[in-house]
Amino acid sequence: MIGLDELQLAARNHGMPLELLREPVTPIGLHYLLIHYDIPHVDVDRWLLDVAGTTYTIGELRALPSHEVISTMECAGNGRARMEPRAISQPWLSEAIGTGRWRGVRLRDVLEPPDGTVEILFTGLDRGIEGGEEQLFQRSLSLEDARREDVILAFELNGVPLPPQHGFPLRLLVPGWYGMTNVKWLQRIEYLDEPFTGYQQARGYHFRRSDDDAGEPLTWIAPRALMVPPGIPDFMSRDRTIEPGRVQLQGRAWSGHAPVAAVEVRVDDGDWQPATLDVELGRWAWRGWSFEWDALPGEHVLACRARDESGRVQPDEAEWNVGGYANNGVQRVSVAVRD
Ligand SMILES: Nc1nc2c(c(=O)[nH]1)N[C@H]1C(S)=C(S)[C@@H](COP(=O)(O)O)O[C@H]1N2
Ligand SMILES: [Mo]
Repeated sequence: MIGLDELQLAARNHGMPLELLREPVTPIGLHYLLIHYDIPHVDVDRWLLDVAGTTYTIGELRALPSHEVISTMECAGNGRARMEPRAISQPWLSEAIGTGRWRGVRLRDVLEPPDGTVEILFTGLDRGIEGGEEQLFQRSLSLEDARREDVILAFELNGVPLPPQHGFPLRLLVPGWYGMTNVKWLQRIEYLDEPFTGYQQARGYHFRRSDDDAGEPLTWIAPRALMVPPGIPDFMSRDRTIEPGRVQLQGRAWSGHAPVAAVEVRVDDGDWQPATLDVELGRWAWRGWSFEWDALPGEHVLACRARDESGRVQPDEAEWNVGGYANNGVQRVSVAVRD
């Protein structure tokens, strides 16, 4: 059962209601949220970004050439609540997703790394205690990753200044990587001549098969397809009821590793059948898909899965790991078709 500790996290950090998969860009307020500590209070007139000693006001950053990216973000813990046994942390089902139209300054335009720099360190304003360590939320990127052209310091989401919950006034955005990479409420950027070993880099966000496995760091988002649950839901179970006949199933699919190559749908124990893909909104945005289903009366289980151009495909059940990360096992939706 879900404990009060997990409920407390879940009540703060909400997911995107899956019916919002109809929208190509997630409206503000409906994008998922993950906030480890508290949302910091920021007085924007006093806020400064410190890049290795050079400071910028938000006005100075906004005056630089800017770049817009439509990017799908997913928490590395998405699907955690479906792992057995599960890590006690934010108990996501499959809603830790959202797509934003992010605008900001290209990170590489403000970097002047000295020789010997191996990583760039990003520090947020938010402080808390995790794994027994007091810390500011911090993550690093290799110099090579930091210089990718779509990596930005974002000050806008969907055409307006970032709202407090998404990192006002400035956040890092690294399209294609799991959510934790996108440090919110940035206050400082530094050049490191050795890899960063802070909590969120070296202890958290590793794919570990056992407690004493050092594990691999989480980076690129694994492929996933989700569908808009069809019909109408039951209030408690959220099981679906629909009328018989032609039903247009629809959803979205994404992968950080490579563009989506195909989405397939399965009804009950049938074969996987190809869905139709919509036009691409951009490399880092999820891809719409649809599938015509001839719904016959009775109880059915619908499933969908994505395959990307690197050949990665969603498993029926993802590999278990200690942190409950990257659970991209296929989504199953129970549907009762009326007589
Ligand atoms: N400063 C800071 N940045 C952060 C976090 C945080 O708690 N503090 N959470 C991270 C995690 S785990 C995720 S999944 C994303 C969530 O971004 P969102 O809440 O804007 O969707 O932000 C990341 N950046
Ligand atoms: Mo996350």
